Amino acid sequence: MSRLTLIALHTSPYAARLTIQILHKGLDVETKFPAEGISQAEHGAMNPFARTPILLHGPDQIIESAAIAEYLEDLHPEPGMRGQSLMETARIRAFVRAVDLDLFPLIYTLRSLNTGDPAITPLLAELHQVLGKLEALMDGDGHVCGDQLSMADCALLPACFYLDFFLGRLQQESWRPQHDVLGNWWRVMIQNTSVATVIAGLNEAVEQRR
Ligand SMILES: N[C@@H](CCC(=O)N[C@@H](CS)C(=O)NCC(=O)O)C(=O)O
Repeated sequence: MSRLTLIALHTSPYAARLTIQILHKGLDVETKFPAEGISQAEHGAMNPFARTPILLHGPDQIIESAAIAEYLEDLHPEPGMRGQSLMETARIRAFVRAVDLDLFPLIYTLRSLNTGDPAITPLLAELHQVLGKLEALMDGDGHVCGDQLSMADCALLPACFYLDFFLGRLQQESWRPQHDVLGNWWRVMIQNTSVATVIAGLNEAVEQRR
């Protein structure tokens, strides 16, 4: 089977979710990190949207982290990260969609604000609502779904890392006191070696960019 190569940015939450999956499954995937600031010329041939992550497999390329994650599961089903039943698989996919469609836009807005911006207060109100809705979808025993690390946990972990980072930068309270389910989930997740490694890598990457 030809080698798998992941084109990724050190700071990317999308690459980070895939790296947790790759480490947890023990996959032999080479990761290449292009310089920050993706050039259309460099990646346009592989992804017309010139975004990473991109998975290279032989002559083929796959774009979009959700599609890449599913491809890795299809290629290497063990340990499974799509739940133990069809219903759990559907719930995990739905959760990843909710993280991407409902949480990430708020994180991008948070990233764009400066300390003291009046837009922070209404944004935080919306953020806490969305976090509460995500909690309502979680099983609440330290995993998003079931009792094993899944693609849903992988998607949420870098998002929460960036929430910590941007809230800290804006000198705002942590999200944790208002979200016990998520706080407990994070404490369980960070015990996982693959998770801890990737979160430490994100931390190092953002510190280097400061
Ligand atoms: N929906 C995409 C999002 C990927 C994405 O936004 N990647 C960022 C890096 S974190 C990127 O390549 N940005 C460059 C650009 O949009 O030009 C996925 O899930 O893979």
